[in-house]
Amino acid sequence: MSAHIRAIRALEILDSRGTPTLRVFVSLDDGTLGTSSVPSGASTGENEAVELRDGDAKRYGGKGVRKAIAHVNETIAPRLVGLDPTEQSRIDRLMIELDATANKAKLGANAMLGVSQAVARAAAQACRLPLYQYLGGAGARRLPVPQMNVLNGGKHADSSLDFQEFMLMPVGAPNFAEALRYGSETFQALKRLLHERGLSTLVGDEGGFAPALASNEEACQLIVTAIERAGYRPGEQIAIALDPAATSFFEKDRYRLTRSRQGEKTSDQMIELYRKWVDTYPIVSLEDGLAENDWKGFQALTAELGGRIQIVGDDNLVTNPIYIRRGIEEKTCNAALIKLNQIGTVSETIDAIQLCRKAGWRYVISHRSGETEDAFMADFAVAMSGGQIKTGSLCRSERIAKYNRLLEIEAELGPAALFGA
Ligand code: 2PG
Ligand code: MG
Repeated sequence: MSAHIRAIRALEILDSRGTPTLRVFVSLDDGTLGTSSVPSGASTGENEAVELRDGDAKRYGGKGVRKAIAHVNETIAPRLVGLDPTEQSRIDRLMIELDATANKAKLGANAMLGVSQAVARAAAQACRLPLYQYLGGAGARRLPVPQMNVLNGGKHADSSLDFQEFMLMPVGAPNFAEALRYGSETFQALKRLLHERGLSTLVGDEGGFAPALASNEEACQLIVTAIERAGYRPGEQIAIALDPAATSFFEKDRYRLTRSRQGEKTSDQMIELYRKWVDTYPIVSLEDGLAENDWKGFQALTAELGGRIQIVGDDNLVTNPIYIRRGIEEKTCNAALIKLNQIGTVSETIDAIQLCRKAGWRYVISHRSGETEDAFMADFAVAMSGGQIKTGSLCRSERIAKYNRLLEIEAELGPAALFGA
């Protein structure tokens, strides 16, 4: 391409929790400007790439990102200026070499991902292509089925739920716009239901309600009722996806359901609980049902339920080809959650997806609980054609920004658009 990178600059901004993160600006010598912002997780896997924070207690409780900003402006930018922005993997590789650690601890995965995404944006713009088409090619036209997180617990809310995410999956919708409508109407029906029962309709980090329920199971019951009240058929039109994020309640060999006062369970007892739930509720996907280091448990879970539902690995696989490869070999899951900031560059994320495809695994492109108004991952989901996205509830603009972008893409594609996995 004729345009080259002229300058790269990073700015400290705030995410949806009011915590600092980076926005990166990549300008080209033809006047094109690409920008992108970096999300941040709360229930993180221990093997995720390092999110570099300042640790200066006088600013933002130590969570400032000035060091990462300086790495973009002073270390990464001088190395990348003059390069062709369409050379994404070369650019990502150069940053990996500059960092020279196994987990991006030196420059910070947040610094690197900001640059990696903003470079892709600038390149797409210079090529006069929408981002999804630039990253996915002419065949990128598959809109994802959303997993919509309508009840929040765990590290994302002060509710009584040990399990982090209870999600709607409009599997029977004919297209994305209709899927969004199914979800939104059910979310409103759920709100009315909570009101009727005198329960709180305040929301958690991802925009789902965070009521004080008697048990985790009650959340599934409420969702089924809400689906019916909204006029949909549970299972057929709208199914349930779960992300218990079990690492967050695993301690000393036991799964401790302390918040809901449901006692403690072994790995086998958790699997038994999920089996019962899958028999009872229209659950089609289970992410992080067990803790990140419970590889044996995951194997047993996949053997037990993998033929019936999607078993997704998040904290255990961390979008890292090393762990995904192990997961495939050991039959740990049958799908992977894909988060760009767990690995830290666009091209490594694509490598992780390639591995899933080769193994016949499904993959779900995912947001983080701390998000920004950037909808990069919406375009990325269409580009990668996996047919699934997880990007929160049906309120809060940092979540809705992704849904609105998907509506735009679907409208732009018109009759060429495909939907679902
Ligand atoms: C998860 C994510 C996103 P966090 O566990 O899947 O929902 O949460 O970003 O806090 O890791
Ligand atoms: Mg998860």
